[in-house]
Amino acid sequence: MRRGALVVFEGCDRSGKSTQCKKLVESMLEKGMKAELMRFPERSTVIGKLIDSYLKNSKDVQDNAIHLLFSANRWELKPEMERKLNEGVTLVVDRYAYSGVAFTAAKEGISLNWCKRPDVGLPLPDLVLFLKVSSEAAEKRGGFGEERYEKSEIQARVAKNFEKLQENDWEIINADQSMEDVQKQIQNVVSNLMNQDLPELGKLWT
Ligand code: Z5A
Ligand code: MG
Repeated sequence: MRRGALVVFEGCDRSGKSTQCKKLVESMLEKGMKAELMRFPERSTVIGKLIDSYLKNSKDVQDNAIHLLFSANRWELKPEMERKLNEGVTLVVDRYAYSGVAFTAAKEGISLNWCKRPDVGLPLPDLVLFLKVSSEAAEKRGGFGEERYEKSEIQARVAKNFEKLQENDWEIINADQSMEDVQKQIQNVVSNLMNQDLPELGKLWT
């Protein structure tokens, strides 16, 4: 049986990741494909609940330690991800290790290389869709929320880190377009992937 594909969405605040992940899963299911939505952080686990209270500012955690918890939250879901992929389910993932690195490395005194290490060896995405939104378009989509990183200085440093992490095979999507146009572009890229043979699942940053 053909394995499922690992499709990751990344991008800055309000770029439309959650909207497009949901639309992609719905359209794949409508076409009779096996697809499921996942997100990181996955706030429902014990580690995820700690991350949730950190993001909501109800708990402070030392910077390196919270980074390791975000990574641990991905590792704890690795067996489930691999099982589903092997069952032929395509996973559409809202944020992954790239967000982990981009956000922590935006803090003082923590290097990009240090940030990458805990995630080395996680399942390698078959496709990374990076939704690139201008600050003008993002602002029109409403103000920042109440969570810890939702501030423009932090988001600007995060955007720079995403640029450093970008690899040649990322698909950069202009997320300033209408939701429908973004969705069409994503569907083209994903249907190309689904028509290709997938190699054995790789390991991230190895
Ligand atoms: N974080 C971390 O530090 N370390 C890690 O390892 C990981 C994450 C994995 C949780 O984020 C925080 O954790 C995040 C990074 C950090 N901190 N920040 N910032 P989250 O994923 O839970 O954040 P969120 O609340 O989902 O926000 P978001 O991801 O920034 O938004 P989005 O998913 O990209 O956008 P959206 O919710 O789909 O859309 C936003 C609004 O725009 C909404 O009203 C839409 O209807 C509208 N929208 C969407 N697309 C369009 C278009 N094309 N045109 C017009 N309007 C649109
Ligand atoms: Mg989101």
